[in-house]
Amino acid sequence: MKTRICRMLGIEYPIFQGAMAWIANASLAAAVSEAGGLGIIAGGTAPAETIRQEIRKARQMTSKPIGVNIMLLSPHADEIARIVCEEGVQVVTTGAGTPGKYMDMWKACGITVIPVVPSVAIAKRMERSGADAVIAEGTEAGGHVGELTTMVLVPQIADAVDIPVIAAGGIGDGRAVAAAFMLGAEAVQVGTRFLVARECTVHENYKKKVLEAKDIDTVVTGRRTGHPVRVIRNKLSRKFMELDNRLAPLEEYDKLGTGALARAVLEGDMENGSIMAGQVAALVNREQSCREIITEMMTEARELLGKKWEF
Ligand code: TUI
Repeated sequence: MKTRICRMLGIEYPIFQGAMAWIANASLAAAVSEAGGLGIIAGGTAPAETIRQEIRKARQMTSKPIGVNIMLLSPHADEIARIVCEEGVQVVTTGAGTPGKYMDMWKACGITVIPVVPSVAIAKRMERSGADAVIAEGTEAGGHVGELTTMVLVPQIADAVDIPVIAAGGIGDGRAVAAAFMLGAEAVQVGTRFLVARECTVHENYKKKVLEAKDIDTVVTGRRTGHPVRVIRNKLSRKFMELDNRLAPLEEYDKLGTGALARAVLEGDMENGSIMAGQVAALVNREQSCREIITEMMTEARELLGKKWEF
């Protein structure tokens, strides 16, 4: 299953590892790249120099291509945007905004630019401004999400742009990879399943929550703020829903949200931490190595796509 994306990036399998803030560090990204996918270091809201160190660590662990994600709401986005050029990063993905103002700089240093997009209009705008591909992320995804599902977003974006489309949101096994390809995607991005990978250094309590999650255990809070976030339900998500219900001033969301993701990822606080995860958490039931995850997903997808269907 070699696609335009594999050739464009020089990777073996069309699987990206989702850029999970505070979670996707050198350990996870290097393991995914070493296994033939595209490992991506998440900038999140971390200081720019931390990201430089993670890039250098990943380079020690693999000679294969590595990506960096820049979360555009981060106060450090400008600085990280320069660092990816200085460190010779091959691929940059972006989230939570559009990266137009960095495009010329990134193109000048030979970076492949792949923004995450939640709608057709933004996908077209990104293609016009020089993006090499787009990641169409459905609302099944964890963390900051758009409105549309992967099932309807991917084919519409595939029809609307000529650059390759990577499907994200709800993809955790080979069935979903095969489905994404049928919808017009040329690669997939997987976050939640890699969150429980052996090489992922997130707190054990967080992994356990994902492994135990059932179908209706995630919820989107904060739609009113313009930055809705999908998390696994807990005491904190109930507090956010209470803010939603009483139309609380937006500053109260900031107060409640500050430091909440780090509390879950680093300290394993499953009550007062923000446990970002996709709906597919319900289908993620085993801790495996990144290599096992990629091999299993690709083998299953290949079998399904090659099957002779009778109707
Ligand atoms: O960015 C994500 N997922 C994230 S970022 C994150 S860290 C965070 N923490 C607290 C609050 C907010 C963020 C956790 N998860 N996914 C990619 C994504 N990008 N989803 C939606 C978008 C997006 C939204 C609007 C991309 C572009 C866009 O453009 C709007 C415009 O008109 O510029």
